[in-house]
Amino acid sequence: LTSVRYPDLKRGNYATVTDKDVALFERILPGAARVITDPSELEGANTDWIKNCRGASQLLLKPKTTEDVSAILKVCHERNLAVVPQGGNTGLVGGSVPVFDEVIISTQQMNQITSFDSLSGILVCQAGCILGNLDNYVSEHNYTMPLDLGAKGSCHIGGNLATNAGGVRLLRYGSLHGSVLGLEAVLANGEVLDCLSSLRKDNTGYDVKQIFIGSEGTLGIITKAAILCPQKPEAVNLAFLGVESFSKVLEVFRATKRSLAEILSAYEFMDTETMKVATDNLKLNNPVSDHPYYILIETSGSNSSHDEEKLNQFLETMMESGLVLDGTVAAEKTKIDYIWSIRERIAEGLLHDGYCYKYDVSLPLENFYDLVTDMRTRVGDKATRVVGYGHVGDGNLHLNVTSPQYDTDVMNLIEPFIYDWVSQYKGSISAEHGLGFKKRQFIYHSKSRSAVKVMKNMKTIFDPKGILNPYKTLPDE
Ligand code: FAD
Ligand code: 2HG
Ligand code: ZN
Repeated sequence: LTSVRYPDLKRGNYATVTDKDVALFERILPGAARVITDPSELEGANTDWIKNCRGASQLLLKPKTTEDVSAILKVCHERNLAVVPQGGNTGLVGGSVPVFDEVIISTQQMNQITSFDSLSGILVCQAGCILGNLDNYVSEHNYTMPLDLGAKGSCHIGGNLATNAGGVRLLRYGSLHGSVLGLEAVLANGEVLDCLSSLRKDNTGYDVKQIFIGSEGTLGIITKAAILCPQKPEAVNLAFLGVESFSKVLEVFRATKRSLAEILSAYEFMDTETMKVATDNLKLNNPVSDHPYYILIETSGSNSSHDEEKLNQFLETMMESGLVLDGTVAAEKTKIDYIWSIRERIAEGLLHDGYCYKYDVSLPLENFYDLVTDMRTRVGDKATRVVGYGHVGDGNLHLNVTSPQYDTDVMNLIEPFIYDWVSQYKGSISAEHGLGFKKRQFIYHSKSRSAVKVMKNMKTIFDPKGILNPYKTLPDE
């Protein structure tokens, strides 16, 4: 069996789901809507958010507990059935959907909070909890989640861990490798791996949980997590600025770090083409006058008037020096949310153009924007637009190219050019979205042969039959 959509890829030597298997899964998962074979419901789970990848699974399973996941994987392992773990299906690299007919194991019904300690801020919950719901929950106790991203309304915490999601707060709270204190996962053979410690400090040998963070469902299914939540900031303030060049974006970053120091919580940028996605495709209003580049600065602190004064003073200095040409500040929630929505809805706005070629790279700041300029020159008028935006404070560029529909000529202009470009500056071909299905073959542009060899050995230890998310993350020989 060869996929029509991926003619160069051969299906692995896995078994095919039978009626007998379905009956067995129905016994493991009793109750309504937990064993799905209806093609119309499967359609959504077979298709990724960006509508670039589509699988042909005929079975979607919805476990509620770790024991359910364990029982399912025991069967799949014994029967040699390939599986794809799925959370909110907001992943952007085709990792969350099947390639052929893999069984989809969704964490949708695994949405219980196990405990929350209001003194330490440690949250223990199931993998299927939606990030935004967790943030609402902990905020009632004056805490916040250590990560925030545009997909918070639908992505699951298990999916966040599996992709090591970054987002707009990484600048302040660091990556999930630091905030996750423990996790529980079910291995390929159904065995439950208990690393669900809730300790800040635990140097008892290898830190096994770390290997699951960013493993994209290839080493086990994450079922629970213990997360260290920071205190919810009393005061949040935002500044949205217009500047005339990318070098000014960097100069303002230097000044921001110096002046706003401990209260800085986000530093994002977008170019004027990105702003057009917001204004033309999403009908949002630019809060300042038109400029070649825009900067979004967020501060989070404990004293509103202190932070507001600091931010206003900073903005005044920036305007006086001519570094910043126009700017607005926001302290009230509706204005803050509106400005954030401009930044967070760009991924959605790009889809209005038709097809989106999505790239997410880490680059040294001095070369950061040159990639966008070079790409624009290269694709010329063959593309609808080339936009550059992202988490510049973390050295992470989101470069997107769009065209009315998928166009091989455009694709051939972009790849492998972009990966060679990034590799030349020792950047990363995936800063935060992962490799999934779409980028795994380019792994050597960012990782050494020796490191990939270790990855492959680990895969063999955790999943010797290769049933967990095949065709993802690891490159073919
Ligand atoms: P899915 O998409 O369902 O799955 C993603 C991967 O994780 C797949 O490989 C899947 O097999 C695996 N997986 C899912 N759950 C489990 C589990 N329980 N155990 C093991 N493996 C599992 N990403 C960022 O890093 N930063 C951003 O700022 C950001 N912003 C986004 C904004 C929008 C609008 C959208 C649509 C996406 C954005 N993303 C971002 C990408 C995506 O949201 C994140 O990668 C997110 O963490 C995925 O979570 P999910 O639950 O949707 O996972
Ligand atoms: C973001 O930061 C996401 O908005 C999505 O990581 C980026 O779609 C993109 O290019
Ligand atoms: Zn991002």
